[in-house]
Amino acid sequence: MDKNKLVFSGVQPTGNLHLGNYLGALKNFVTLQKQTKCIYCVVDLHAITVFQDPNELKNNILETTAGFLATGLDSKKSIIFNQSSVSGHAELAWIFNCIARVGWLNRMTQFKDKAGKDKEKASVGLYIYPNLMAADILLYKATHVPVGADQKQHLELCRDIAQKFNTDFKKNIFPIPEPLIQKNISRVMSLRDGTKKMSKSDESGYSRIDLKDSADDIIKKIKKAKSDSSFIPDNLKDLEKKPEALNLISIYSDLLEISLEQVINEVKGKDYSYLKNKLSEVLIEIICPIGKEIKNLLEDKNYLEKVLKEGTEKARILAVDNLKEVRNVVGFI
Ligand code: AQP
Repeated sequence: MDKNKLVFSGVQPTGNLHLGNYLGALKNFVTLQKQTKCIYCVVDLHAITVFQDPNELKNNILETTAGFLATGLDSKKSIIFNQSSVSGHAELAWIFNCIARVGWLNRMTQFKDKAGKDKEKASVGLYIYPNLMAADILLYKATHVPVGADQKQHLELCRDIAQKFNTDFKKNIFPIPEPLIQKNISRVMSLRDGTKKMSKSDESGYSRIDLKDSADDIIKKIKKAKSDSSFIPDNLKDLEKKPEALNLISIYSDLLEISLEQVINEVKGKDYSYLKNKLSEVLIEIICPIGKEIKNLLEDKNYLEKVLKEGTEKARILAVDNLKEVRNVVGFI
C-alpha cells in the first residue's frame, strides 16, 4: 500500500452503468483499491449540468453505488460517497471559478461536444464543469486520478488551477495531480457506430451493453452489433479501417486481458458471427454476475444509503480540514 498516493475518481449517476464504464473505469478502480487509498465518488453535482428527473436521479445515485460495490469496490477499504453530500465540493468549485481563466475553459472540447450546436442554451454548469472536477480532486489533495482519454484535458486544467492557486497565494497548498492512464485499455465504442463512444445517454439501448443486461439481452445486442460482411482480417492495419469490427475485437481482448494481436490470431479468416458468439459467451460470464449483484443490492436501498452515509462522514473529515486551510489562505474569516 502506497501511503503517499491518494486516488480520486467519480462516475456520474446519469443512467445505467455500461460495459464502457466497467472496462474504462470500474475494473481499474478495483485494482487501484488493492494498491492505495482511494476515494470513489458518485458525482451527482456533475449529473445535473444536464437536467435530470429528480426521482430518476435518486435511483441512479443508488444504482451507481450498487455498481461500485458489485464490481468489487469495498466501502471498508475505499471511501465511497455521493458528491452533493459534502458541501466542500461546491465551495471549492466557486473559489476555482475565480482562479480558472475564461480562455482555459473556452478550450475544453467536451463542452463543445456536449453543448452541441446551440451552446447558448447549454447550462452555465456544463461550461464550468471542469472547475468542479478540479475541486473534487483537490478538496482531498488527491495525487492521482485514473482518467480515460476523454478526461485528460480536464485533468490538465485541474493541474493548471492547482498551480495557479499555489502561485497566486504563494503557498504550496495543492499537489499537482498525476493522471493514471490505463495501458492497453481502449475506449469502448458504441455497438451501432464505431466512431462514437459507448454512452449512458445514447438513445439506442442497442448501442451499449448495460451491466444489468440478461444473457438474452447480451446475445441479442451482440448479434445486432454492426460489424462487417467480409472475413476478419489477419492484421490490425486492415481492421483499423473498420471501426465497428475493431471495437468488437477490442472489447473481447479487454475482457480476456489478452493483446489485440492474440485475438486477431485466434479469429482471423473467420466470419464475424464466430467472433460474436465467442464475445457473447465471455460477456455473459463476466457481466451477468455483476448485473445480478447490482439487482440484489438494489433490493436493499437502506443498505446502499448507509454505505453512502458512512463514506460521506469519512470524506467530510478530510474535506473540512483541507477547506479550512484553503479559506485561511484565501483570506476568509
Ligand atoms: N465508452 C467508454 N469507454 C471507456 N471508458 C468509458 N467511461 C465512460 N464511457 C466509456 C469512463 O467511465 C467513467 C465514468 O464516466 P461517467 O459516467 O462519469 O461519464 P461519461 O464519460 O460522460 O460516461 P457516459 O456513459 O458517456 O455518460 P453520459 O452519457 O451521461 O455522458 C469515466 O472514467 C469515463 O472515462
